[in-house]
Amino acid sequence: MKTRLLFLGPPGAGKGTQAAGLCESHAMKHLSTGDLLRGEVAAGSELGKEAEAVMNRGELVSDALVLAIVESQMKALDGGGWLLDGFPRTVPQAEALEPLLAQLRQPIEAVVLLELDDAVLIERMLSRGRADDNEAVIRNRLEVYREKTAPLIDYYKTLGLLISVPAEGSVDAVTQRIIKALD
Ligand code: B4P
Repeated sequence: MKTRLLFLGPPGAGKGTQAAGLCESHAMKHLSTGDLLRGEVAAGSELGKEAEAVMNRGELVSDALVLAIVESQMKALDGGGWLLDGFPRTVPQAEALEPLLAQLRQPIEAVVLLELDDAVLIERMLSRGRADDNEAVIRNRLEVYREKTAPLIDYYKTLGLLISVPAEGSVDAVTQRIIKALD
């Protein structure tokens, strides 16, 4: 199975859920920018203070801040597989990732796009109940996704890396679809 991966998709599609399971079963390093940012918020760091309000409004944290986090994590990789979950989320983030991966000589093998209807996304996020999961914030996140992140679909399609996977159904059913698509 391919083991240098990006996970792309709207908020609530299940990127974090699927990434955690796959990284455990296929020995990949799971790098979730959402989890890393929530870790900074919980630790009360300067970076976390800057990120918290932005996340709770459903906006994207600045490219510079996210890139600083990702860069230090990527440089600590040991040469095994990795899965970037929720990063890149903007075209400038994707452009900044390229020289970093070239320097590491670790090209992306596939970009998995998890696709799901808005109604199901909203339902899943409301039942998750995180600090940034109320209906108004969720609607804003979906708009931000369409405006800033969805252009990455064409970006990676052009590079021949995009694999679309329907994200409806049970967690196991989605996992099986992803594994099959990455064979
Ligand atoms: P993330 O942490 O990336 O989270 P997400 O997109 O909201 O959710 P995800 O798709 O991972 O869904 P999950 O598995 O939890 O982002 C949070 C915020 O961080 C962003 O809004 C932004 O502010 C900031 N951020 C992160 N990365 C950034 C970047 N690169 N640049 C700038 N800002 C960044 O699943 C959702 C729910 O559905 C869960 O409750 C789960 O249990 C459930 N679920 C999953 N699969 C299911 C299934 N098959 N059936 C039923 N329920 C399911």
